[in-house]
Amino acid sequence: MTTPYRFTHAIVRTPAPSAIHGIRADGGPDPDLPALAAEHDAYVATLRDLGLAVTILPALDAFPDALFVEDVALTFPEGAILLRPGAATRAGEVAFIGDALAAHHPRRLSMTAGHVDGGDVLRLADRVVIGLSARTDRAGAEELATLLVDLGYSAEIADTPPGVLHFKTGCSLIDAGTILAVPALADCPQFAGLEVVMTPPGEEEAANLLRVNDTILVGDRWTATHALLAVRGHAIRPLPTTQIARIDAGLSCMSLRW
Ligand code: CIR
Repeated sequence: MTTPYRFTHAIVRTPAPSAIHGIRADGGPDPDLPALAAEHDAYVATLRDLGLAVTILPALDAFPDALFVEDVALTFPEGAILLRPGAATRAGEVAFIGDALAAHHPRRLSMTAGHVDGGDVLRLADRVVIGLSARTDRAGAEELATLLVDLGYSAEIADTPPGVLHFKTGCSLIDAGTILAVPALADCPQFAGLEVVMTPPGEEEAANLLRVNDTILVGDRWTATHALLAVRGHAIRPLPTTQIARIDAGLSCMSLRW
């Protein structure tokens, strides 16, 4: 298995005007479209600055959440897997990612049963963890586990704490042996053998950070998390995430990477 955050390529999708109507669990205000677009632009610029070749797909106004391409597929050097997102309004997004994947991934597998959102799938150095959630059910997780084995990856199924949208809303990989996690995931059995670092109090949303090669992308509001990462010797890029957070998203959600 390759290092789980060693990337040369990414796919993103331009936010559509309809993105301001993206799904959010707890109500709250719409994002501001120009500010949301600026957050997306900064994200793309950062990925490019870190050396990734980024393919930008056109906006899909019929699908408000389509900028969150992470949820519709998984991408690995060995191939791609088309998922079955768990929100009814997002199922149709999958049909619009296939061509972009075909251009890079000759080997493409597809789920046929149940539901999985890519936000519930965490790549570790030695395996892939699939979190059960309101979006990812056991039938989907079990089918995905077999597809991952076909690509050469072992998979384990975990639980996502209640009230956490996606497994990766609550945790991410800082380095091959270290997870940053919200307290509710501190005792996740799938993290046995790894160091689990807790998000600082009040910075639970920082848990959805994104390691890209030797740099960690992290929300710019989470200054205690910045300090924690700096003390551990990590290079960070703080990025604005206020608008995407209004529609329950974080940094990993906006790209597919391999
Ligand atoms: C949704 O509820 O589906 C979107 N508003 C947010 C998706 C965030 N994606 C992710 O965490 N991977």
